[in-house]
Amino acid sequence: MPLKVALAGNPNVGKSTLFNGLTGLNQHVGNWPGKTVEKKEGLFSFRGTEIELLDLPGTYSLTAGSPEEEVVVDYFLEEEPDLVVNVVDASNLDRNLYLALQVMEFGLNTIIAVNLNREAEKEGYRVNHEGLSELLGVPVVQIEAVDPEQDQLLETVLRQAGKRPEPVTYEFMKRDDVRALMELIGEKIRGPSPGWILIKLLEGDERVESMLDREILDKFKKIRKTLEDEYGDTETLVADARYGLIEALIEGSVKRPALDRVTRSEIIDRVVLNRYLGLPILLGVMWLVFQLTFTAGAPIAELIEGGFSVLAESVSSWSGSSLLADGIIGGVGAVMVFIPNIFILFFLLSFLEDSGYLARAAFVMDRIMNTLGGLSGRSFIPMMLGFGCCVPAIMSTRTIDSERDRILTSLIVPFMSCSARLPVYVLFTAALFPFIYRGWVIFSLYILGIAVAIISARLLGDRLLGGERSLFLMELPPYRMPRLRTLLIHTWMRGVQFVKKAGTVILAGSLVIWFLSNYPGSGVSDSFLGMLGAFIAPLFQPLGFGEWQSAVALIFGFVAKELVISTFGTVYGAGNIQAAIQGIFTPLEALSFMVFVLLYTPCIATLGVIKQEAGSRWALFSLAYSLATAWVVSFLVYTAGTLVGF
Ligand SMILES: Nc1nc2c(ncn2[C@@H]2O[C@H](COP(=O)(O)OP(=O)(O)OP(=O)(O)O)[C@@H](O)[C@H]2O)c(=O)[nH]1
Ligand SMILES: [Mg+2]
Repeated sequence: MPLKVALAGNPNVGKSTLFNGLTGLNQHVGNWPGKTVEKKEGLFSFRGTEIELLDLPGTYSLTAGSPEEEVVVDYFLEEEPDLVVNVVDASNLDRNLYLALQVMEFGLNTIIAVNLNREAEKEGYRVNHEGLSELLGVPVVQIEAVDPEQDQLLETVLRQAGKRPEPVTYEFMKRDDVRALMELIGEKIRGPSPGWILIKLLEGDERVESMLDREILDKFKKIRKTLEDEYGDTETLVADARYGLIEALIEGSVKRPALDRVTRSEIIDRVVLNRYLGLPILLGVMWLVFQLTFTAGAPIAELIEGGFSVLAESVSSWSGSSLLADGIIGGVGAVMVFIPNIFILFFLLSFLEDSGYLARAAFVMDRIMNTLGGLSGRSFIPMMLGFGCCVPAIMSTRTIDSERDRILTSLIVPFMSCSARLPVYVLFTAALFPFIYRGWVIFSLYILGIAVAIISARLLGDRLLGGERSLFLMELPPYRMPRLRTLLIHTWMRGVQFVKKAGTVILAGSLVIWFLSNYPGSGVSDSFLGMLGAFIAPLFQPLGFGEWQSAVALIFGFVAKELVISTFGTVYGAGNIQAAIQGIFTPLEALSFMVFVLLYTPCIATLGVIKQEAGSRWALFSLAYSLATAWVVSFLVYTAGTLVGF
């Protein structure tokens, strides 16, 4: 049996960094709180011992209030790890110990791993690790999660395995009546320490209450009454007891910097978070990201495109097979051309995430999100992640604390332009807009997505979802220069997903499209595809793109948005897409089409994750709502454009 070791700790302290280093896996790492939302395990061995390591979501406490806290509490209750490595941030020990104490109240075998020491030392913190260990009664190890070698930590893990330290207790738990109750609990409950059960009862945890029988609950109620008479509110009693202990621990083992020290991050934030400069800076950053994505990727993209055209031609003349040349090379090639752009986009988004700017973007957007959307700025983080892919973006809504905001954010994230929509913009703008306007057209589409998302939040929020709004309560991490290695791994992982998708979903989709467009005959009236397209095309007539090709492209785009382009590639051949688009669309019609592609139904994978996070009813709602929104907005764009004379 491998040794079961869990990594617990506050958000953003480096748990996943440590996990990746030890297991060689690639969990999401970034510089903002709340990345890991599901537990993930990995196996490795150290000096002949197999270790099963578990990366838990970051939490501030163990009160199963939000989904990620529930994951951690469930895990502790059900799985009983051999050892918990509690990762803490050296410059934030007081707050981090609040969770560590709760893990120790539970009675779990614990090691404290103090991370981010170098950064803390630069800021003027000095942690006396031995002193802290003596005071706490558990091993305290100094680590640097980014370092490849973690022998000291792992040796401590092996040494500590099998021990069972006394659970942490507080002064009020030493009273006779309380002790008697704890003994009674101890006889009936296995797993968590009686002290932890008692504390949860005092905190009013309904789930723990349901684990206990009448006798205990009756006794508890009497004791709670006495405690209330003596100390006041029992929840406060517990919190005070913890803070009291933490104060003593810190006093005895940490030297803090002088109070008036201004950190580098604070200086940067004076500009970046400035009331007037914050928003222009955010817009500028986004503009730069999208410009770099489109322009820096273009030369390589052209090379690849040329390669695919030549390949398609020679394959077609050599084999005479339209299936190979048009179906496969045309469909898949049309999408593969965008690999450079996609990699650059992922690289830049990772940079924003890792530097600490993403958390600032949420802060800057808080006021706008609040007044216009009735949502907190916290929801802007999933929205920004949606520029990469909406699936992980929607998963990341789990750390939003109110259910109303969680569901609402899942519903609006699909309006963000994910990377799959990028090929559509590039091809259509390149075909129909002069060079100097292209960047602005694309940028406007991204902004339109954000605007529609925020307005939708306002429209849907109070009408459909009751409940509390969440406040913007998120700590701003310090700025860090991202490590190139981390960025490249990040980019690679996400980029590979894109390539995989091209080799599977897009390939299969392209084959289906090729088949349907060539049988029974080819053309509008003879092929299945043409007939299908012609049947639904009238729906899009008022929006300016009533041709069967666009209708068909949109239907396949529902499976994966890249298939919009694959459809054109398969029908016209990889090298001829631009010319084909010029033949079918005017610039205004193309704009209307791009707006539709931006807003209409989330792809199947995204709907799947909305169903998982919010339920099938909301997934269906999202489908219908986004279709309607896309139709209305495209109609407005097209009609307005026509009226102005385009
Ligand atoms: N310089 C430095 N940075 C670190 C170290 N460990 C982690 N970081 C950075 O700290 C940030 C947070 O790291 P993660 O591993 O994602 O933190 P986490 O605890 O898993 O966070 P959540 O999943 O959000 O709870 C990232 O930007 C890391 O690059 C370290 O030892 N040194
Ligand atoms: Mg993590």
